[in-house]
Amino acid sequence: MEGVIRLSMLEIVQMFAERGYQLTPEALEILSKKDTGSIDHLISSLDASTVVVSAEQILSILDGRCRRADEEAAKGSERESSATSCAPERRSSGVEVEVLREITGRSTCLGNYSDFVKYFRDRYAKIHDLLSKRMSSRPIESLGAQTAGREVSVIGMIMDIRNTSRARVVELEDPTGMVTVLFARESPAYEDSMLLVTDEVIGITGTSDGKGRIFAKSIVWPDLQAQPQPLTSASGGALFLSDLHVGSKTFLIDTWNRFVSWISGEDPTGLSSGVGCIVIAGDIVDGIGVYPGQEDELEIKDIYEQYQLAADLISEIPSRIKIVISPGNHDIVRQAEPQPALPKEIQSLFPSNVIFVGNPSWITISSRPVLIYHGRSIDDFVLKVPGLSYREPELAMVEMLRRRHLCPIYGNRVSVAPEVEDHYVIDRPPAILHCGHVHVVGITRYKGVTVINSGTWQGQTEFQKKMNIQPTPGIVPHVDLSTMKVRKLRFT
Ligand code: D5M
Ligand code: FE
Ligand code: ZN
Repeated sequence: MEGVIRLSMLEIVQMFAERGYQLTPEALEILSKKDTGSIDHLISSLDASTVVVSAEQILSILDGRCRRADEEAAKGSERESSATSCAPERRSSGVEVEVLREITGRSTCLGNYSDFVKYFRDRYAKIHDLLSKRMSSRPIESLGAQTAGREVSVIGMIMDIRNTSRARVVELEDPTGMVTVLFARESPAYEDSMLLVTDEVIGITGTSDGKGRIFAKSIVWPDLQAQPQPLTSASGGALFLSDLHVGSKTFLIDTWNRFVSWISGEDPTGLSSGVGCIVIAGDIVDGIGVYPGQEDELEIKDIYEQYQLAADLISEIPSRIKIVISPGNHDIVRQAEPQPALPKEIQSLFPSNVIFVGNPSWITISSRPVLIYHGRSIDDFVLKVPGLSYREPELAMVEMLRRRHLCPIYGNRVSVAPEVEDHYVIDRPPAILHCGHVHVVGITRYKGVTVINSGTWQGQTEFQKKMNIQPTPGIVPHVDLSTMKVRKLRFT
């Protein structure tokens, strides 16, 4: 069960990251064979001055040497020596890329009614667990007459939202029942209630009327805890791209060629030589039949020829750079998400430095967890949440983090297949959240997460003109993997 091991690797990286530690790949390898108890024990045995945990350090804790050295130090002998014996290994190796978790080959969904039930149960259970760390709650079925006039807290999924002249009315469901939550217009929680979307799982505190209604006082989102930026021995840089739309008449070949010249070394600053990884978050080609009238906008009308050209363009990038490609809604995979990696016959067109993953995917770049999602749900966010727009896609991405979910709104623009597991729950904080889709570069930092929307390589299409979407093509976000500083490189 490769998938299971990969899952636990992510959890291990995150367990350490949450306590401010980074792992070398070798240390991670050793830890992947340990159970949770011994990993917890290991973390608590680490010297607080440690930044990067090496394999040697792990091994020495495992056989007790570090702990004995610390005991010696506590007794007054030289602390220095214990620190040195367990000192982090400082290496400046190349950028390492590892795939942790993605859907390819693991789709189990048939689309039966029972699949939907399981899918939403899994979403509820996962987000309930996250919320339980922030609040204590009771099952909805326990809100009987005895709770009338008392303050109560519940965790539920939003089944319906409607407005009346005096309040916003939200139907909330948990596995035990349903309750009507009222946000009176004059209540302090009313403004927050404007951010609620259907199918998200939230916590509510308010006054029960003992007859199936709660007058809300506050909303708790699963959110992320603010986390310090873990320090690391990682060096070099990573680039984040998406939405090439090769095959479209508006694919910006000149802009791409300037990028290729730069990455190939025509770069007086030397920044390009440190780039070890490029992630491309979907819409590699323009595809065919994606929207009405698309034929008129296609330079290449055969999707295989589109991929052949895309593969040729990608081959121009130096082969020392690891390239991760995930699909988007214009690519040749199923439209329902999660989407598997591009088919093998397409993969075979590309050079061997390309790693193909599904949409969404968790990878690590030099041990930093990176969550990649094409970003189709941004269309729904922009439509449903006041204050969000296509001009600032990074703010919609922050809403994903706040909800710990990449696509909370079900059954709107995005068709999500009811997998047994909800692959969209953000169960651990990533170091980087990377989306594309909206063709506008947007970068922000939210509670320790670097949030990047990577723009496009396609000029404005007729369709986007009608939609009043102003793309920002040819701008590449560069992340310095040691400091997590982001800069925008312009090739326009
Ligand atoms: O999406 C490029 C941009 O166009 C993105 O901002 C979404 C928007 N878009 C795409 N399709 C639609 C529809 N059907 N309605 C409204 N807005 C849309 P891309 O996936 O690259 O075509
Ligand atoms: Fe796109
Ligand atoms: Zn797209």
